[in-house]
Amino acid sequence: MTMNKENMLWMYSMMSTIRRFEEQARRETDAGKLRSIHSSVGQEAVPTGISAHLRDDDFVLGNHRSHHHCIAKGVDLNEMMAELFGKSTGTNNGKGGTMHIADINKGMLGANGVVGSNIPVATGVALSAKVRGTDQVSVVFFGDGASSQGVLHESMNLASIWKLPVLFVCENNRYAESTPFEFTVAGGSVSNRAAGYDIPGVTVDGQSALEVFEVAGEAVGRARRGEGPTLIEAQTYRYGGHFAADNPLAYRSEEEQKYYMDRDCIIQLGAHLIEHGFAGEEDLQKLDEEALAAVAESVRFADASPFPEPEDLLTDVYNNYP
Ligand SMILES: Cc1ncc(C[n+]2csc(CCOP(=O)(O)OP(=O)(O)O)c2C)c(N)n1
Ligand SMILES: [Mg+2]
Repeated sequence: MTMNKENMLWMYSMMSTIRRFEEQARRETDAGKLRSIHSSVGQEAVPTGISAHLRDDDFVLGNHRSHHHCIAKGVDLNEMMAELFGKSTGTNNGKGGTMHIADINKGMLGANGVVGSNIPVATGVALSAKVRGTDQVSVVFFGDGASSQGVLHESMNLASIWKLPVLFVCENNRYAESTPFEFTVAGGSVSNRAAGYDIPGVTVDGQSALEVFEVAGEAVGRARRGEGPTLIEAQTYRYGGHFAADNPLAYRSEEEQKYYMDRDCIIQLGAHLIEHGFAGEEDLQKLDEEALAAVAESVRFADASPFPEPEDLLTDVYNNYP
């Protein structure tokens, strides 16, 4: 898929929706409606640029910070907010919460609170697509902290040997909780590790939706053609703390934060759209307003929904899909 006005506007609208959803989820957390969230504010461009190339029948697996992965893959905002609130109308009937959102119909196979755990699952999903003879693609998002887990290396090895249609996408936001990237990742690069498994390893500016879109197009095309996996290191930044109550200034500087916030993914894409005549200020404002309205509606929906009943506790324990 080549870049055009339509998919650039889709990406702008998607990133704006993710940002508003996260900001609202934070307000709801502060109001005590949910316990905590791991916000993806600042990292919106990564799943947006990648999901622009994905179909509903492709697969995404996430981690503990996955609201942006879910929204970009098309999971319904109302059901997501309801899931955050623990309501029975949520994606997982209120029994998963922020870290376990899944929607099989949209190919979102799940966020996951165990760091690194979805990397081998995504590899198995890719194996399934290959065995079934489809051209479906599997994408797993994980952090710089997870990149040193052994499962990434085992998964990249098998995926390379078996030419599996999987994208390993590391969102390098420079920190694992409060630990800087430089303290944990030898060699100063995640993408370099691909060389050991004879697969492409690409570093991309994760604050540029346009660059992520280009890199993802290559990787998804390669996977669909049966040419195997790609490791993408998207260099990005989380604007807030590790989770809602964390104060990031305890371990990083205001100057550093400003450097990344000045290169904000939404502002950058908006400026590009205006500069090249693809949109006017008022068009972008309209998209922002639509995003705000959709998020407000999700809160109304979630508030009006009931909590699960105690007798629902043992339903949905096993999934009989398909
Ligand atoms: C196996 C495992 N170890 C430790 C934790 C605690 N933990 C939760 S998030 C996190 C940091 C993950 O950092 P990174 O992979 O960079 O993702 P980010 O939070 O930056 O998105 C840790 C250590 C966990 N959930 N699972
Ligand atoms: Mg990190």
